Amino acid sequence: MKQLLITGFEPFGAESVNPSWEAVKRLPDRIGDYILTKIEIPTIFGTAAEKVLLAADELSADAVLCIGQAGGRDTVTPEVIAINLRDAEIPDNAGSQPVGVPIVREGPAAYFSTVPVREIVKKLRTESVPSSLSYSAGAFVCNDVFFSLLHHFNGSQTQVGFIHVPFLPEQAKDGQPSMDQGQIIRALTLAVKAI
Ligand code: PCA
Repeated sequence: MKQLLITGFEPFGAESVNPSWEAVKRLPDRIGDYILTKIEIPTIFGTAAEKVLLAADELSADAVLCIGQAGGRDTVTPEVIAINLRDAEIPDNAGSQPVGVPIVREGPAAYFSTVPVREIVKKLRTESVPSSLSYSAGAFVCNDVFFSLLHHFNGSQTQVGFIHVPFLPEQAKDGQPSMDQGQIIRALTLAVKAI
């Protein structure tokens, strides 16, 4: 069996739930070849990444998959790329709002995901879960965690992926898209089977 660290975020901004942690905490403890370790991480620049890195190293994780909320999206979106930039439109949960700041000084501009993003989209679509690739994880805390992990595990065997999920129905206002919790859980289960 292989070790998978899978994370969801705490709520941020005006929201009182985060669909990522709501789904992650309800996943089974085993999926395919993986034993899952699930943690909730704070929506705080730097702190979230540190927490995931510590847990991943402690576990000697074979793969790390982070899940985040992307309000306004209508599909489950594996992220293709992480960029070396903090550019927050709202404060994080510690009140910090960095703009135009690199995550790793002198680091590369970007890293590609090291999980098979296209396989994940294909598998989800085959099982009738709406899914598409995303070419931007933004420049807020999700991208911060994703970039930091890819930087840390660059050149190692540990695979790193990030998937954004839509709002839950109770979060969607004014016709915004959403996805049922059961569907998000199914999507993540299928995604783990594809990595
Ligand atoms: N989504 C935010 C941070 C936490 C989350 O769930 C983002 O996309 O950066």
